[in-house]
Amino acid sequence: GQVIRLSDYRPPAFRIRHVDMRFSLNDGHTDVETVMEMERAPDTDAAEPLVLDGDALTLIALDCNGVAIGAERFEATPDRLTIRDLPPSGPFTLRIATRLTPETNTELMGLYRSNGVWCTQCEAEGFRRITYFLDRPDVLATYRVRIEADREAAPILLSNGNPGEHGDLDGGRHYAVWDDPHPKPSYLFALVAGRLDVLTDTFETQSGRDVDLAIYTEPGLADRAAYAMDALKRSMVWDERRFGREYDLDVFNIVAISDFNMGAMENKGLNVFNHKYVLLAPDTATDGDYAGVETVIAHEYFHNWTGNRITCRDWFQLCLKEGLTVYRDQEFSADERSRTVKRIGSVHGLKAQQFPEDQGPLQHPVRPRQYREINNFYTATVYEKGSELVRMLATILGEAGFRAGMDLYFARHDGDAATIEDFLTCFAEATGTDLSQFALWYDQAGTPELYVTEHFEAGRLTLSLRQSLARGAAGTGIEPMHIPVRFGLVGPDGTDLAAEPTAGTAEVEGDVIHLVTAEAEVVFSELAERPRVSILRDFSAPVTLRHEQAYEDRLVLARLDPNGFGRWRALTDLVGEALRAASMAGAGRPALDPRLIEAVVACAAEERLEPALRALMIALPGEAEIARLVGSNVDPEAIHQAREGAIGAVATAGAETFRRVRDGLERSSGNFSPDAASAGRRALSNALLMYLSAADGTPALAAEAFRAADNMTDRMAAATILAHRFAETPEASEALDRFYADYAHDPLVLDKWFTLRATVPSDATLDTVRDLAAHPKFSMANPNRARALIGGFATGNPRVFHQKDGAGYRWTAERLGELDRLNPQTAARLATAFRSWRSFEPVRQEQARAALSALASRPELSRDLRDILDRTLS
Ligand code: HT7
Ligand code: ZN
Repeated sequence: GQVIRLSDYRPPAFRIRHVDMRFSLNDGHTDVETVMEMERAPDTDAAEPLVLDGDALTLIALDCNGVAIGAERFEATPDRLTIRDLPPSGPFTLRIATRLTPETNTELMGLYRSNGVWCTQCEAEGFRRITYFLDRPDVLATYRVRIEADREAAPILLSNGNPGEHGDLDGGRHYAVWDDPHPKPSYLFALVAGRLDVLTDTFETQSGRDVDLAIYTEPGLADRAAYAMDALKRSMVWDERRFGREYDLDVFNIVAISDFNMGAMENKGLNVFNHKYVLLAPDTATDGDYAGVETVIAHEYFHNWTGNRITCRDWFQLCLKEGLTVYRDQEFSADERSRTVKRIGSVHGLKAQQFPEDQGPLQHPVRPRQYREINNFYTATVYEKGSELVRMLATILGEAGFRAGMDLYFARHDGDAATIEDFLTCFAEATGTDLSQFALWYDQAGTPELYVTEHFEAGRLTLSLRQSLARGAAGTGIEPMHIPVRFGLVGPDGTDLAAEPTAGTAEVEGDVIHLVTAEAEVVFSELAERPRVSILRDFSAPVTLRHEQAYEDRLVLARLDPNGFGRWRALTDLVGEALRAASMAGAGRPALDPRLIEAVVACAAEERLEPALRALMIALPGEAEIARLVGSNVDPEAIHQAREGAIGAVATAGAETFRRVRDGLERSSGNFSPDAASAGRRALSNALLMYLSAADGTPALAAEAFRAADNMTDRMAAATILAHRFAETPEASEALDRFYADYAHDPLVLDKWFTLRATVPSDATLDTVRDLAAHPKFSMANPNRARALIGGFATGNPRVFHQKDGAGYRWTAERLGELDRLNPQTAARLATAFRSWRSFEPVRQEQARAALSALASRPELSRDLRDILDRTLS
């Protein structure tokens, strides 16, 4: 495949000012007519031909200024249209007609049909599957779209912008026109048409403009969009208050679609969503689903300013919109829910997803310098690490400085296709700060290590800090970066000392040490006694912390660090290290120190801590996380045994406390409400149920909880305990059968059932997943279902996926080969489950290599999957 490089960026040779499109939707084919108002860019060669992007297109007609272009002047292939001898200067119009078959579009890029509904997905390069175009984000145009369809088949006709004229046509057909006055790149184009129900509402902006809000769903499901609508209105208010950003069209439409490659898409004025991130009911959705909807609704809405009004110059700048928008949605959730709990969740996700990516064969800088398939760069590094860079900027510049930089960015670049340099320049200018060293974070791949040592003598504490970054596959010159290190010195009573540094080589501002050199020191004097050092609070930089700290001090911090995040980290790091050691030592070694067990148990009962935080503190790291801590020569079986041993030990030691706490919680819960506090109580209650079931050694408690559950969170938690811990019991099969019988008609719940069965850590599961792939309700063509089964198994069942005989790898690789023929983007994404294969012990490594090589040897692979396999194997 061809490599696209950032260094090859050239501005477009032609401009497209305005686009007028007409869609005629019919069963079996769609006709598209596109009229573009164009001109040559100044200072370009007047003889240069126009080269438009296409992908699997059929050209029906082509003319310029109303005159057909002769065959000798153009060349059309499915993926390119080259036109010569266009006017050397001045505006001209180009008309292009294409014919599409959305019914056979299984890739779900461009125009496709999902359950009869026509819909589009254009990011990153889907618009070129609709018409020939300059399909790149730095070509911005206004759009007018006329959609025509059978009124029965598609009573609803939607596109970007504001609604215009509409009416009836002969033969039972009708039409609607949409006008988008905001110039936009083609990747933000959208069209939806079909039989849809709608939930409507209104919103008054801060300047007093009324916006009509609508969420469209498949028939009969609009009432399930109520929480999404509420989240949308809260997002709109928040963006006005926090960033002064107001919505800019008369309507804001959201459509929930069943077949969708990712979470959602921020098309201007017409967001299209995976229905998983819209549809909720207490009986079908977990608290995690509610939180996910809130996050994704907010994320797509926030894109209206960070992504749409200001877009990306090229796809290398993807983090400009994604990292920034993730930062914004994280801040929104922190404000709406619990800041500490939200931060722990984000850091947990970063370590689970981004760290392995940054430390394996798929490593790349937050702003990549090259790609072969852009769809493979919608990664945890671009999104999550990208958001951490924005967070560091906010930490370094302070709240007011950060806001001043954002204000300047919005004012200066509204309507632009911008770069990371443009973005950083706004913060540098608004605050008078030199950010050239900070910019290295965008270009240097890998997770820096931060080494911290302490020395205390005669009332004097010296903190020594050192940073190092391994030269990775994507490495450039490795220069020291600007690492903001938030810290606290915790006194014996569990409060922070108000100590100011008295000497040292690093600048300290409030509670932040600015490490800008490879090594530095900070000294605090005249301390009455040795404080406990709580370092990298709130995870102030995306680094691996190597803090040489006394075990006793860490136990103390796990009990009384006044910073909730610091406390969680102190405890879970101790537990993680103990499990790492136990996994590496092999069977027979007790996993946890009794004092650590006691600390975990004590957290469960600590009334000062909100229940959601307690649930996080008592959760043991997952098997994948322990594998990451082990790092090399990983044996997943040993990890499984060590973790099970630790669960047993905590369960036995804590049984009484856990029962008492859980009984107290249950009494205080009433009718279902998805709010964060209620969700936190359910999380704690279910975490305790797991331990109590383990202590009891029988499925009785979980079976009772399953029967009594009046919401999906509790039902799922009980079913998971039964299926995972009591797999062979009648109670487990009864629950799984009941679950299926009750929800077989509901695709989003059925996905949970597929995942639940695929993640059972038992020897029988390989046969189960084989059966499930042949189940009448399984469909490779539906990405959610494929992810539920294949992704659930490959990323949610380490013990069986990494089975020593390689059967788990082979089954997965074969399914990916099948999926690739239908939906390359989803196949490529699922293939990243193999990214850490080199960290396993030699026998498994060899099995993984063989399975991957067999898949890679297929001649007909997509560019998407081939790119992932080549990089994974390289
Ligand atoms: N900007 C979107 C990313 C995206 C996408 C979404 C749906 C299907 C295919 C897609 N390719 C890229 C989603 C977001 O970050 O908000
Ligand atoms: Zn996004």
